[in-house]
Amino acid sequence: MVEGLRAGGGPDPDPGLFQLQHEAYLRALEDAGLTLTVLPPLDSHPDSVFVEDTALCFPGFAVVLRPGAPSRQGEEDSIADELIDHFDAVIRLDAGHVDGGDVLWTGREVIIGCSSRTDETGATALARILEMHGLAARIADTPAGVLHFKSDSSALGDDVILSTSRLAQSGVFDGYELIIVPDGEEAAANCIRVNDTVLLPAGFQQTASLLREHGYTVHEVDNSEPGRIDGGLSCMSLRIPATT
Ligand code: CIR
Repeated sequence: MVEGLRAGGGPDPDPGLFQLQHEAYLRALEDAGLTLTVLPPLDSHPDSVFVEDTALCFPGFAVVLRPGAPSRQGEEDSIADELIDHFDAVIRLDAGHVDGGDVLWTGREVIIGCSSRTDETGATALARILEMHGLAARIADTPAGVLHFKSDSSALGDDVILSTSRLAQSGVFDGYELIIVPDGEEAAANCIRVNDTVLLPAGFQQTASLLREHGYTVHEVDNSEPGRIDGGLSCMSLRIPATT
């Protein structure tokens, strides 16, 4: 992962610390009630730990995506092989490019944010697949300078969205209950709700307090090293929804 893509051109992550943080992340997912399948690294793809960008999981079906960064293209093939064991239907996106980090499933709809990784062609093809499977899909914009739509937002369930103010200001979440991360804590907008727990990157005390005030159980997870190559907590797993 020391060769992972990063927008800011900052220092490499520390591999040993990255591994420790990844192990703690896996434990946090298990503590929240999940059963894990941990995949081996793909040596020719330094960003392959960010499995979220390669596929989408919905009740009963999965969509294998086409990541937008050239160095990441091909990661999706090994994920497709895994998903076949978990889903009756695995559909492959057949046009354009979409990174899973740009796709937010709120429960009532799927919002696809166009970005430097996700293009209109891919977003339109994905929306069509989702609509064929009974899900409402909407195409939106990821703010300029933000890697992914979900770098700046997370669905907390029950129509509640955690968002940065720069993304919420676009009006894209009008009609939802919004929790806005305080200024300076934008990196906390990418979190994961798993059962009754919200996994939140450590070090964002104001956001942690805000979530606790809203009744969430917060489990903070150190994410400094994935963060050096622009990875958030949601990016390192694909959560497979229960079908019952
Ligand atoms: C990349 O630039 O593709 C990786 N270094 C980080 C991907 C993070 N994934 C995500 O936000 N869903």
